[in-house]
Amino acid sequence: MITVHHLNNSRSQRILWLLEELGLDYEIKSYQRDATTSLAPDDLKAVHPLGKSPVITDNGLTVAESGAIVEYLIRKYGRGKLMPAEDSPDFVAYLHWMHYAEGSAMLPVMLTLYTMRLGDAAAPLRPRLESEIANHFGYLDRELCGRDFFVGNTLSGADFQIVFVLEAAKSLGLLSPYAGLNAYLDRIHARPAYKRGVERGGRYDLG
Ligand SMILES: N[C@@H](CCC(=O)N[C@@H](CS)C(=O)NCC(=O)O)C(=O)O
Repeated sequence: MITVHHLNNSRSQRILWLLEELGLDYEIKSYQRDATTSLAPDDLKAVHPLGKSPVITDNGLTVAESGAIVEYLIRKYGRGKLMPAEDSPDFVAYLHWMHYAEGSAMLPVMLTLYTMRLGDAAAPLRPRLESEIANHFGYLDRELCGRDFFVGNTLSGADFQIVFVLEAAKSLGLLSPYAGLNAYLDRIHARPAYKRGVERGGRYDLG
């Protein structure tokens, strides 16, 4: 049985959505962020030493880090769905977006979140952060232009990785200049599997 260790309002929402798209049986163990610090509770460290979400267990195996979990689930249970064949022209694009989401695009979003808490003390950092936000979200917007999904013409693991980045950016008010990215999010949020994931996971303020 697959268990998702699900932290409220977190990246583990992308794993619930993926499991719903794959039509797999799974159970959820829920964890709540601290109301003041937003940090995960310490008991998540009993599952994986980093104490971060998402983390899954599957028949005694523990898998942490969103990209690794997405790839593990798709390769093990996808039966060829949700990723292009390794010899297909789309495969390199798939690798790019799978790694780019958490490896590059998420950094300026997280830095924006943290520096917002600093108020005026963060003023020297703002021009660089704003230019990096424009760089990454402009890139995502242009790459999506004229397409429904980031790889090929079909939902893939890359979308699970990218959607959370866009949701986090939107929650900070960073996505308003990008009509195409907003429309993409609306289309994803209308998918029955996405909605089932939110229903199973409980309140999700980013969706
Ligand atoms: N790059 C990691 C990031 C994991 C991460 O930082 N998760 C956040 C939730 S979105 C978390 O667990 N935060 C609580 C904490 O740091 O205590 C991944 O994608 O799995």
